[in-house]
Amino acid sequence: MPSGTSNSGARDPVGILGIPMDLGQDRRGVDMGPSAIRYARLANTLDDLGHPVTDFGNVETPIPETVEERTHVKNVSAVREVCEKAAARAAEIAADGLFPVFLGGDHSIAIGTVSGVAGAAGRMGLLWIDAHADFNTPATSPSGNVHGMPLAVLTGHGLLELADIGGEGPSVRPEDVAIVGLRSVDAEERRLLAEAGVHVYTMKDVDAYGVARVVRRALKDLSRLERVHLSLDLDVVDPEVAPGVGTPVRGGLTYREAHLVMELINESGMVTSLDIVEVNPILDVKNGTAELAVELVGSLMGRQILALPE
Ligand SMILES: [Mn+2]
Repeated sequence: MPSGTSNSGARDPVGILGIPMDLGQDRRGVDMGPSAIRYARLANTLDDLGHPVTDFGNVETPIPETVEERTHVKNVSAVREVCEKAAARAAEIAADGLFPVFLGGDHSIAIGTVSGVAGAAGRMGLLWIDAHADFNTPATSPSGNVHGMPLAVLTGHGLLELADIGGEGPSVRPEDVAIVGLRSVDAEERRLLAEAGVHVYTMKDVDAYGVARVVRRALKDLSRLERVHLSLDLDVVDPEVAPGVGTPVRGGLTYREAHLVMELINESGMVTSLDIVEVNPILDVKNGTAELAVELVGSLMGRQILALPE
């Protein structure tokens, strides 16, 4: 079993990196995500679970007021620059043997983080837990927002300007990707997603079969891979529980379902790196969504209801 989120013995050392980028969409606020998540005691939570923590600070990111790109795909050159820096830092953190935890920012940061950790060391699986598929291309995107495109880019279907970040060719194969929690898809995006052949589990599947079965199926889809990156968009959780996200969609995971997802992933020991994205403190209520994000990281990284002290 790969190390990752293993259950026993010494805990993996963690490396935290913030990417406070809000250039991939229009609403301000997700640039404050890394601060809100740190303020919600991310490092202390990991430390209490026995993970040695190193915080590498933030990737330098321009603010929208200094970026003027009147292109259909908004701010694409600036997004590219930030993602290239994030990819380089991500590769270093992974090469140091740390479990990387990346704090967004909007979901376009994943173009950098995923391509960075994927690197050259063989195939990597990608678990995309999100209300949205993020599988648009410039041709299909109604908004031109890059945060609706990262999964297409990473699997070689998207925006050419961002395709070669972290090296030539797609960072992950479509068949090595599983989406969980989907409930909002654009019309053209739906067709692309079906053609690409990624594994998709919608909220209908969660309702019909239960979240435990869905997560176990998704993990089984990726079980042949030695490394799996988890990209967690907080908008997968129902907005009544997690209001502080950029693009809320009703009908998401409950509080307990979200924790169970993380607990089951932890049991699998498969996940080797993590993104936490789309936390928006401006839209949040008393930092509750950032606090939930930190709780979920705790469940992913080994907290158990009946864990005995070591
Ligand atoms: Mn997303």
